[in-house]
This record gives sequence, structure tokens and C-alpha cells, in this order.
Amino acid sequence: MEHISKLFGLEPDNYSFKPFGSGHINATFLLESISENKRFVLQKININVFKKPEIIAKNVGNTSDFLAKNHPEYLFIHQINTINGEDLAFVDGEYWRMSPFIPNSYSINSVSEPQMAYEAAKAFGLLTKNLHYLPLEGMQASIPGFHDLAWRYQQFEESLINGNQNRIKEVAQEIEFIKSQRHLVEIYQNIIQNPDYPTRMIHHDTKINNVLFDKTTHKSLCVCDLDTLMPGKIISDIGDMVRTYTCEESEESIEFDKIEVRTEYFEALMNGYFSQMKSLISPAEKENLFFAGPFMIYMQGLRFLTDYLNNDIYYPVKFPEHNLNRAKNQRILLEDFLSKAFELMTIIKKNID
Ligand code: ADP
Ligand code: GN1
Ligand code: MG
Repeated sequence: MEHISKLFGLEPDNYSFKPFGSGHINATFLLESISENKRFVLQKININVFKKPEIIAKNVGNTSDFLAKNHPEYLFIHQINTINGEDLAFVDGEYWRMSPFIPNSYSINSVSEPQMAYEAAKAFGLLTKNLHYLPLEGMQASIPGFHDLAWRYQQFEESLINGNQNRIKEVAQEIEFIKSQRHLVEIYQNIIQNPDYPTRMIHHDTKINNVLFDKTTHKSLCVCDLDTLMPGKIISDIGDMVRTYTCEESEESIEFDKIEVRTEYFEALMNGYFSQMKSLISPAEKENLFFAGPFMIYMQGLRFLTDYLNNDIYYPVKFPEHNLNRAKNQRILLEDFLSKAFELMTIIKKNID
């Protein structure tokens, strides 16, 4: 830590370090000055997941420059360069990046008031709105195939062949559920193959703890966790909001009887998102908005189950059934979402017509 903070121009003796946040992928630390009111967020990039960290730095850097020029009032968490002018510090085979800590901010892991869903969705809508005219040339995928549902399904099928045979036998019901929803992969493929469906700069990880709220007003301040900011489809962002804002419980919960879609939260998130995006959404995007929720809930459940069958090689687990519980949680959420299809479609229509 001492060496890394020096690379970013900070005197280590003047700072305290502590682990921060509850993300699955990177290691995040808060650096707090002992004598001044200065704070920074330092992150070690998980290079098993992000094989080319320089792509993250380029995507975030280009976006930051575009926003500074075209939307200077917009709060975007920029990267702090090292004393050598690089956007990443490379130390002992690991990549580190640093950003300013947004003062007076906090994040949450589940949503307890519709207003929070509204605020968070508004923050992601504003980001997509401000990036509407961002040129995508030179932007690359920081994780190739990240939200490619067909590829994720293929990985699931591979885990059924090469995975833990005992686990495969024990969770036949969960496996059958994933197979029974295979048609979602086809809907996804139709979207991807539709030349009229736009590609935009998309956050790709809009879960609730990636929004920073103001401690005083409780309004959304900005979004964080920009590692997967890359070209993609709007269903990724809308879908992950549906997945994480509409349910009272987070994906970690085993209170399965509480896993359900709260329609008033769904409505609040649609209101928030379309308060920004209504005039910019294309006809092709409008047509497939209902699919966003099932797409992301299904993909997340499928990813958790695949990881369980592969002996937990991707998501950190605290006990053997952890990934299985997460997959069950997402299965129940998807079943509930689909059972409320009519009501949810009516809410979507109200927001875009
Ligand atoms: P992960 O990839 O591990 O999810 P995040 O970038 O989401 O990492 O950071 C973890 C948590 O740290 C976030 O949920 C948020 O609470 C907090 N955080 C991240 N960046 C900032 C920042 N610049 N200012 C304030 N809080 C931040
Ligand atoms: C991971 O890093 P974090 O915790 O924000 C994952 C997302 C999943 C999420 C599920 C790079 O996000 O895709 O939706 O866990 N990120 C990556 O909680 O795989
Ligand atoms: Mg995060």
C-alpha cells in the first residue's frame, strides 16, 4: 500500500487504509488523510476478470474527456493519474487505480423506499443521456462477451458436462428451470441481430450499490464502479436495475418468501430512468423494454448456478451453498417477475407513450 500510494503522489504516513464496499470482483480500499479532509478510493483490478485493465482505463478516460467537454456540470468519477502520468499503477503484477472519494456520499445494498429506486434509475438514465452522442470508435469491451446471453448459456451447458458431478445431481431442479427458460436466449439473439437496435455506451453493472447518494438530501449524486462502462445495449442497464431495485431482499438473501417484484418500485425506477431517457429511446429499444428484467435476472441466476457447478471459481463464496442460494434467489425473482407480466408491461407503456 505504501508503495502504491506513493505512486499516486500520496505520502503513506499521512493516510489510513481500510477495505471498503461490498463488490464481488475488485478489492476496494478507502484512503483517509489523518490531518486533512482528503479521501481517495484505491482499487486493485481483478485481472482474472479484466484481462486487459488498460481497456477500462481507456474507456473511462475517453468518457471522462467527452463529459468534461460536453457536460461539464455532470459529476463523473474521474481517474487520478500516477506521478508518471499513467492512469494505472502496475505493482508486482497487479494493476491499481485511484479516484477521488465523493464527499458526503453513501451507497446501499437493497432499496427500502421507491424514491431511492427513482433516484438511482435517474442517475443511470442521466449517464446514458449524457453519453448519447459519445463516439464509440476506440471503445472496447473490458470483458469480451460480458452480457452475451448466448455465450453465458453455452458456459452453463459446458458446466453440465465438465462441472462437479455431485452438485449437478443435487440441483437437477434448478438446472431444469434454467433450461425451461432457454427461449430468453433467442429473444436476446434477435435483439443483437437487429440492425435498428442501437449500441450505446452502457454502464453494465447498475446494481444498487453502484449508485452514490447524498448523505444530506438522499438524492443520487452519481454512479460508481465504471469498470464495465463499454458499448452495449440498454437492456443491460435497465435489466440490472429491475433485478436489484424492485426486490426488498438482495441477491444474497435466503429469505425466499420475501423474494418478489414490488411493482411500485418498478414504477419508480421506470419513472426515474425515463425522466432522463424518454426522448432518446429508439423504437426498437421501446419494443423490448419488458425483456430487460427477465434478461438480467435470468443471466445472473444462470451465472451463479454455472459457478456453483464449476466449484465456485468466479464469485467469492462464504459457504458451499452460497452460489446455489444466489441462483435460487434469482430463479424465484424471475418467476415472480414473469407472473406479473401484464401489470409490469402496463407500467412500461405508461412511461414511454
Ligand atoms: P466493486 O467492483 O468491488 O463493486 P466499486 O467501485 O463498486 O467496487 O466500489 C465499492 C463501493 O465503494 C461502492 O459500492 C461505493 O459504496 C464505494 N465507492 C466506490 N467508489 C467511490 C467513490 N469514488 N466515492 C465514494 N464511494 C465510492
Ligand atoms: C459483479 O463487481 P460487482 O460486485 O459490482 C459482476 C456483475 C454481477 C454482480 C452480481 C465484472 O459485480 O456482473 O451482476 O457481481 N461483475 C463482473 O452481484 O462480473
Ligand atoms: Mg460495485
